[in-house]
Amino acid sequence: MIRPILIHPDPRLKKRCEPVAAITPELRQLAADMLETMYDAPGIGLAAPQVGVTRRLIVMDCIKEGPPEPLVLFNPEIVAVSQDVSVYEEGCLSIPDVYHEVTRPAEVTVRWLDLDGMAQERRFAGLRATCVQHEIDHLDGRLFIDHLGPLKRQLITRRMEKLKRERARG
Ligand code: K1U
Ligand code: ZN
Repeated sequence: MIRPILIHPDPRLKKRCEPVAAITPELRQLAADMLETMYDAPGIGLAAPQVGVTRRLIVMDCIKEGPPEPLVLFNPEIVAVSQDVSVYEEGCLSIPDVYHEVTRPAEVTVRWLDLDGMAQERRFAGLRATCVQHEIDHLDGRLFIDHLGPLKRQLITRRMEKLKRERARG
């Protein structure tokens, strides 16, 4: 099922999300819905708070061509970061049509629980490193515009408020 994606500003996008204690059938269904929603958008990642669920779950697929490579990460944790950084023009499905350069560690090691509740650990580089950091930020109530200066952030927030008013009018 495709779920509606929340648009900034929304209090649910500013909350620190709760960890998942056990991988229940409901959480597996949520992960499947999030993947469907992400592919439909289309996007390369999605975090549970973006569909209004404040739990620590993200999905990703950074493959632009070829067979899909979906990843489901419960309770993802960054356990190591590289010294070198990379700059990427990021977008966000909760901030449509806004793109801005963000500087982040170029490589990160992430630990998480998979769909079977098994612990996984992997080093991410390139777009995957940028995406996993962007998605984990969502779980901590942080958006990519929080990495920008206050004036740019305010301008973007006003633009999103206007978009939401227009969408509500239909
Ligand atoms: O979390 C999100 O809002 C999803 C976001 C993830 C992301 C994009 C860019 C850098 C870091 C994280 C998106 O997927 S925005 C859409 C997008 O980037 C894209 C859409 C279609 C094809 C390729 C990329
Ligand atoms: Zn986002």
